[in-house]
Amino acid sequence: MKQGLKGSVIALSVLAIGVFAVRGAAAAVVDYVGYAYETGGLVPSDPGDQLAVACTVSQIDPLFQVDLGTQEATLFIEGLVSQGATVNQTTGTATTLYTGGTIAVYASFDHNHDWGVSPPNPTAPSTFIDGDLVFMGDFTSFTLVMQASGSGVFQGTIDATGGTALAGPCSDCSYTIAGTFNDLTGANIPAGYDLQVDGILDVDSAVDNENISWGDLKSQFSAGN
Ligand SMILES: [Ca+2]
Ligand SMILES: [Ca+2]
Repeated sequence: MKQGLKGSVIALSVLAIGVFAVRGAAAAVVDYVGYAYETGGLVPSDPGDQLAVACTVSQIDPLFQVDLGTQEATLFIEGLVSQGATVNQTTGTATTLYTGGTIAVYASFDHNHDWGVSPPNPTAPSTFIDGDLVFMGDFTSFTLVMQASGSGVFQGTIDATGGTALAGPCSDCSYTIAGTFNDLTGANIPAGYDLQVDGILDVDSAVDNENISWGDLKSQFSAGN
């Protein structure tokens, strides 16, 4: 599933570049894993509930100039406001749109990340938002789709607002995120977190957000299920 998802996203990006090519750069990727939590738990996702995600970065494109051999990179998402889950009564699939929200990537030589339990807590998010700010952005969309099994996918688009990465070749890149998550019964989810998340932040230097269609992406997931 993980590889399939990445393949889908990259394939879509390559397709979009092929159609709308301006400078022909390939997509750059940040790969991350971690845990998410929402006000009162992800079920139910009521209007106004806020979603946050704390992750460690397992792979990061050289574009971001972070050396994971010596540095810890972390990713933190916060302030995504639920518009309330819509549940398909036939399939049990819950779709939740979120508004607002920010995403940030940090790098530091201090390998201190600690999810702890019952976030927010003394180490989360504090140990995920320390060090140098590599990238920061505002969400322009975020959607989470949870199947009846409790597993699902998420996808979002981002307007970059800051961080050292923007000083490089990516001042006008477009950013999208996508990923999968496992249900509450998945192994080793710290108490107080709702989901185990595995995703990517995808950077495209010559593609408008609109060229990566959420409908196309969703159909890719559906085909895989
Ligand atoms: Ca909730
Ligand atoms: Ca840290």
